[in-house]
Amino acid sequence: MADLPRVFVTRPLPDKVLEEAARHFDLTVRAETQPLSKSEMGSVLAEYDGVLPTLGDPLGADVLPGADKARVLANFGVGYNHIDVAAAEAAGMVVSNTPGAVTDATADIAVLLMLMTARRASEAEAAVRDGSWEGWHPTQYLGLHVSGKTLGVIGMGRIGKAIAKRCHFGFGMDVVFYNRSTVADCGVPARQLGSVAEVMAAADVVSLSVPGGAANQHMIGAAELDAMKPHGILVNTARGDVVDEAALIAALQSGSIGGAGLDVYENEPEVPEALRALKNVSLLPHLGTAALDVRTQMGLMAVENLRAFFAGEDVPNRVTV
Ligand code: 8YV
Repeated sequence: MADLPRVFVTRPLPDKVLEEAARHFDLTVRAETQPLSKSEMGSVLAEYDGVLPTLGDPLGADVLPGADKARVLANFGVGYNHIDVAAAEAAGMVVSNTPGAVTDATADIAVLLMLMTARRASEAEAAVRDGSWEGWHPTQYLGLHVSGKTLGVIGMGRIGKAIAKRCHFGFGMDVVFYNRSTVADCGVPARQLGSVAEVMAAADVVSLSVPGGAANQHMIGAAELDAMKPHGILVNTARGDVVDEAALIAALQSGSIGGAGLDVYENEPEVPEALRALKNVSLLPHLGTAALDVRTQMGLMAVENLRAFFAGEDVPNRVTV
C-alpha cells in the first residue's frame, strides 16, 4: 500500500474526527489548544503534505511563500480570514473551509446575544451573582421587547438567512438587509436596502454575518453606528475586524446606541477593558459553533476535503480568491 499522506492537525479535535482522519492519513495532532507561532507553522508547511488549521493559525503572506511541501490547507471553520488565499494559491496550495456545518449553531448564538442584550440579561445576572439584586419592582431592568420589531441583517448568506428565519418565525420580526449582490430568496419576507447605513437606521437590532478580512474591515464604523436608533442593538457573531471596536465603545459609552452583543473581537482573546466595563453589552468568548456535534461535523467536512484532495478528486468546499 502506498504511503498515506502526512497531515498535521493544529489543535485537538473531537475523537470522531481524528478517528476518521487516521483512516486516511498519517496523522500528527498537536496537543496545544492555542495557535501555532509563525515559525512552527513554517516548519509544519515544510514537513507535511496537508494541514488542517483552525481560527487564528498564522497563514498569512509572510508565512505561506516559504512553504515547500504542504499542498492543501483544509480549514476547520467557515471563516478563513487568517489564511491569505492568494498567497496560498501562489504557493501552489488548495484551500477549503466548512460551510453549512456552522450555520445553525452560529445563528443560535446571534439570537442568544440579541435576547441577552435586549433584555439586559448579562447585567441582571451579574447583580444576582454578586448579591446586589434588591428584589423585583415594576420598572427594574426594563429592556427592549424584540417581538414585532425590525431585524437588520448585514450579509444575507447562509448564516444571515438562518438568523432571519429564527427572528421572523420566532419573534415575528420584520427583516431588512444589506448584501453586496442581490438576494432574491431569503427564506422569509425581507427587504434589501441599498447601504449598510440604511439598514442600521431602519432596524432595532442589527446582526452581522459577513466574512472578516480586508474587504469588510471596519465596515461598521462611527458613521454607521451613528445611523442606528438610540435603542438599537448591534450583534456580531462574524469577525471582530468587521467592527471598528473603538468607535463601538464610544457609541456604547455615549449611549448613542442601546447595546451590543458580541461573540467576536478585533484582537481575540483581548477584550478592551473599556468594553468589559460597560453594562449595556453581552460578551461571549467566540462560542458560535461550540457544541460537540457541530465541531464534529466541521471536522468531518475538513477531513473529507483533505481526502478528496489526496484522491485527486474535486475538493468539495474549495475556496478561491
Ligand atoms: C469556529 C467560526 O469555531 O467557523 C467559523 O468561521 O468562526 C467558528 O465558529 C472557528 O472558526 C473554528 O476554527
